[in-house]
Amino acid sequence: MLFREAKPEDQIRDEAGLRRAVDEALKSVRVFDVHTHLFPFSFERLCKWGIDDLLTYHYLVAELFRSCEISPKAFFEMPESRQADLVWRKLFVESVPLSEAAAGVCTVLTSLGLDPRAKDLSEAREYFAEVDPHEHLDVVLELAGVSDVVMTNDPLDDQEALYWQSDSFVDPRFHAVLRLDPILCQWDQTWRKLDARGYKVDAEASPKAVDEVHRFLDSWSGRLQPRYLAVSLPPDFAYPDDSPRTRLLEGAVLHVCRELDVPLALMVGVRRGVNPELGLAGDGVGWADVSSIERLCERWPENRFLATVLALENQHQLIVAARKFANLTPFGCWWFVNNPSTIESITRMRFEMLGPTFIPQHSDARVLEQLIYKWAHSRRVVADALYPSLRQLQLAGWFPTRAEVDGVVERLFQGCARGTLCLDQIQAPLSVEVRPAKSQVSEQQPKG
Ligand code: FIX
Ligand code: ZN
Repeated sequence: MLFREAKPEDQIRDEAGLRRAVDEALKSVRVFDVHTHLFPFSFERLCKWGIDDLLTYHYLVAELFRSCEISPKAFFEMPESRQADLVWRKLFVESVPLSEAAAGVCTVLTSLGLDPRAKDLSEAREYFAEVDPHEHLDVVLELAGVSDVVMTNDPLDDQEALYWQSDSFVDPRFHAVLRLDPILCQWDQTWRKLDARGYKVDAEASPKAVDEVHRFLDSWSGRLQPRYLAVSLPPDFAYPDDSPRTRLLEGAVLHVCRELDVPLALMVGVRRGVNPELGLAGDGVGWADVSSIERLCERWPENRFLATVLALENQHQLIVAARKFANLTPFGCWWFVNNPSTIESITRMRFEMLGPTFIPQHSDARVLEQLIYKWAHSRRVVADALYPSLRQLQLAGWFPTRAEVDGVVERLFQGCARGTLCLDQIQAPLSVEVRPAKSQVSEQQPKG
């Protein structure tokens, strides 16, 4: 094998050289982002971008209510620009933006040449008012070093369905995913919606209804060409059980995945609406039972599964489950564990127990420019997590070459995603000069 043929002079024997190789590989790899909530510009208002959307991100909204007296009702009644002004004043001007989400906004602004210490948003608003959206998309993807983004597409969302039905142009860098939450998590409401669209379904998810859901998924898969099907699940997700969810999974979803040869992504552990007043910012976390994921993998060996778990306490179990089932690929550090300290410990465990056979990160970006910070921050942390495993190898007398380090990183950020999603095209790496290296972010001068 090529890796074994490394010439002695190419083998990196010192710690500093290894650290440099890891940092450079992480800086230059082009990322396949397997889970976002982004849309192309052709989907108009569904595509979120710019300073107001950045500041009204639900992660920051949750933080705002800890720093200010305003009631959620009063906040959500305000126009978006005033919401953004308030978030800026409370979290960035009157406070030090320490949290991961707040620091992320600073990374974005600095990367775009804007002042992260501005007293108000006028400079940023002017910048976003002047950019050409299509050029801006290219700039953002280049700064983030992202080659592809996978969307979250819900055909039961009437607004979104209209864009698909009118064959809106979809930028080829954006890949579709058929999201199943309404079907698998809110069947008691969703069956009526399907019924209104002409499908012969019922509240019990009878065999006839399950067939009709299969027909619905077939029809929308034809339109979306999804890279995978996906669902986020509560902590009490149990498989199998005597519920519409199990009947729909077994009678429709898993068959459609097989027919399309795409994985099913399971995102487990979210408690929706813990504080309903906060809207999207009001969801919480709970411990899940990873053995349900194991049973799916065991009973459906011909299917492929992607999985991520929200609770810190479930991370180790998911890794062990993946050691048992080759059809299970852990991906990303999701939402409340998408912070440097937790990414580092989860990713280290994954390297130690799975080698390079997982997808270390996804961005979950909802606003285009978040790609810049989410990937800049993740690249740094994944470098910190990868280095100890490679150092361990050096100490064991196996000296990696630069090409081998690059190969591992390429596999993690492109290969595992493309392999799991059955895409084989390889992307050229970024030139180190143009990517958002941490040094570049911190050294850049603010505009003006
Ligand atoms: O279910 C999901 O895809 C979650 O990522 C979202 O619901 C959540 O609101 C989010 O944006 C987390 O990052
Ligand atoms: Zn998400």
